[in-house]
Amino acid sequence: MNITLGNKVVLVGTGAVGSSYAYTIMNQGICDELVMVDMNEAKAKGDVMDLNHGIVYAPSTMKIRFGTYEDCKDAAIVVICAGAAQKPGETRLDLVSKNLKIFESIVKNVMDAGFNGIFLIATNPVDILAYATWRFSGLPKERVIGSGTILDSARFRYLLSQEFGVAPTSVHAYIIGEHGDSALPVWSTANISGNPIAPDLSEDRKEEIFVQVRDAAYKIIELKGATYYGIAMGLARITKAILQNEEVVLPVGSLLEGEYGHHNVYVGVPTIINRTGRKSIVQLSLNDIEKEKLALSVKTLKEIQTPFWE
Ligand code: 6V0
Repeated sequence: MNITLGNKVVLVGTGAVGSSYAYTIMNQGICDELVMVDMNEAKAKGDVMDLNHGIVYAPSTMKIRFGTYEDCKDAAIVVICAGAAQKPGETRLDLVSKNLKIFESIVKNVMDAGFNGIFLIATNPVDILAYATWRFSGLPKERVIGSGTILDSARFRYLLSQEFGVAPTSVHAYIIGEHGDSALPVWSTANISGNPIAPDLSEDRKEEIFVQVRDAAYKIIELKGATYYGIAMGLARITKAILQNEEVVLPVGSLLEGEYGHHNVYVGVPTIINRTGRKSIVQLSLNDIEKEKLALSVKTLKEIQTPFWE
């Protein structure tokens, strides 16, 4: 069956990330219809009311409403920001098994409704959950996209823009790998107007900048409890790229099947995004150190993923 067209988006999970995403989508007039679903119905209904009270000042009169999984039937995109957050004393593995169970039921509900569009996953650990969504849904890999390193790369570009006094949009630089501690900066291809950035920075400065990127979430969580605006902008950017068939390159979570020499794992890599979801993965020519770091990142993810799937 052909992919569902139109531009209806269903958002599952209207917590801090989901509601910020909804607000961003509304402000940018990205779709015609946004349906909000959450286990906490009161929260989703409250958000719908609140958002609709701003619609008169939005660039377009999009329809925002509360809904159920039935709404996924004719949705072009289902965005999942639902899940449990890590609690004090809880290990990452505990969180993985908890969110895998949640995802098994969410993805089943979405697919049972007759969904035939594109999944966009944001819940952490996002690479593991994007992989799980691909497995649970049975959809082609092109139609399950993780947020991957969209946020990490945005943080990287912002910091480099501050370093060099140029707009972040003019900094072309990627963080790839796991969205998490094993992510890596691709210094070898980072550039401004085609001019390489790496030779202008000392090794110490490069490390300082990368550590700020890597630890940004911890810092924000320490300051205000959670991070949501940055990822909301990233998710909205991916949504727009899909719905407007942009063929733009974005660092999202894609299933590797031989690209970069790895298989059967979702990681953040530059990917061409269009109306079919992921069109293709862009292969950066990594240097040996970067290849080694990417291999370690893949290994980290597989160590978490494998016990659940093999
Ligand atoms: P939150 O504010 O606790 O919201 C989670 C929402 O999910 C709540 O409204 C819950 O009611 C809902 N929910 C939980 N279980 C279910 C279920 N079974 N069905 C439907 N709804 C459910 O969390 P927050 O919004 O801050 O974060 C959401 C997720 O995004 C977390 O996993 C974060 O770690 C993750 N982030 C991912 C980022 C990325 O770069 N991919 C960045 C920031 C946060």
